[in-house]
Amino acid sequence: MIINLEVAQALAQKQPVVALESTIISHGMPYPRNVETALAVEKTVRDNGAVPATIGIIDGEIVIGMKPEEIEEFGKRKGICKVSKRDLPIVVAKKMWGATTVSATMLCAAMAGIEIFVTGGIGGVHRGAEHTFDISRDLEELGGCPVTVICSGAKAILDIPKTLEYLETKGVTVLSNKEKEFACFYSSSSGCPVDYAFTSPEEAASIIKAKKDLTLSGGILISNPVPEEFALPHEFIDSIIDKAVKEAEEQGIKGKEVTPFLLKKVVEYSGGKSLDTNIDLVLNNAKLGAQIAVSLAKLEKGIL
Ligand code: PSU
Ligand code: MN
Repeated sequence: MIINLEVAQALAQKQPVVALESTIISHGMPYPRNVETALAVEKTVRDNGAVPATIGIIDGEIVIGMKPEEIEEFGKRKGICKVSKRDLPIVVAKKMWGATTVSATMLCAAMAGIEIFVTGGIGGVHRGAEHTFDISRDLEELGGCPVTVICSGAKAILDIPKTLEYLETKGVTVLSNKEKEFACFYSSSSGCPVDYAFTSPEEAASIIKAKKDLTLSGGILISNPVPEEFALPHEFIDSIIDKAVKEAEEQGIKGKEVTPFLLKKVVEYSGGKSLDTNIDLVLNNAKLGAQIAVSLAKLEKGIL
C-alpha cells in the first residue's frame, strides 16, 4: 500500500482526511467529466479544511491519495477492473489496475486509518433481488468496516426500502442531514424514514465518536439529500430508470456490469441531466464530509 506524503502526515498528526473512491471515476461517469468531477471533489474537500485521499489500485498497488495525473488515467484508461472486496486479492496479485467500489474503498481506507469517506450513492439491494440475489457488497462492508460513508442515499436504480431493511439487519446506523427521510440520489426524499436526522456536522461527528467509544463494529451511513435546486423530479427520472432496468434485463446484463450499465443508460435517456445532478450531489457530499471530518478531528483532540 502506498500512502501519499500529504495524507500520511495528516493521519500522523490526526488532521482530518476524507477518502474518495475510483469506481465512480472509471465506471460511474463518462470522460472527461469524471476526471473534472474527481478533481473538483478533491478541491471541495480541501476548501472545507480536510485532506482528500482518492483511492485506487495501480499495477497491483493500493494507492491512498492519487496524484492528479493518476486520476486522469483512471478516467481515461479502458479495461480498469471494478474492484469489490472479492476482487482485491486478484488485482493485487496480478498487478492490475483496479477502480475501488464503495466496499473496497472502505476496506482500503480502514487499512490506512481513514474514518470518513465521501461518494455519490452506495450500492444496495437491487430491484428484483428476490429473484437475482443481487445485493451490493457495499452493505456488508458498512456492516463490518469502521468507516463513515457520506452519500446521497443508495442509487435510485435500487430498491430503497429493501436496502434500508438490510442495513438494519447489519446494524448500520443511518443518519440523515436535516431531513428525516433517506435521500433518493437524483431526486428529493425517498419517503423512507432514517434513524436520526442531525442538524450540524458537529452533531454527526459526536455520533461517530460515540460509536467508536462504544467499540461497536461496522460503519455509519450518512445520507445527504441533493440540494433542491439540483434535484430531478421523480416523475421525470423514475420512468427513465424503469426503462433502463427493463433494458438491462432484456440484454441479460448481470453482476457487476449492472450498475455501470444503468447509470450510463440513465445519462443517455435524461439527455445528460442525471450526470449534472450526479456531479452536484457528489460535490455537496464532499463539503459535508469534509466538515464532519474536521469536527471529528476536533472532538478527538478535545477542542470541540
Ligand atoms: N456513486 C456514484 N456512482 C457510482 C458509484 C457510486 O455516484 O458509480 C459506484 C460505487 O463504487 C458503488 C458501486 O460501490 O457504484 C455499486 O456497484 P454494485 O451495485 O455493482 O455493487
Ligand atoms: Mn451487484
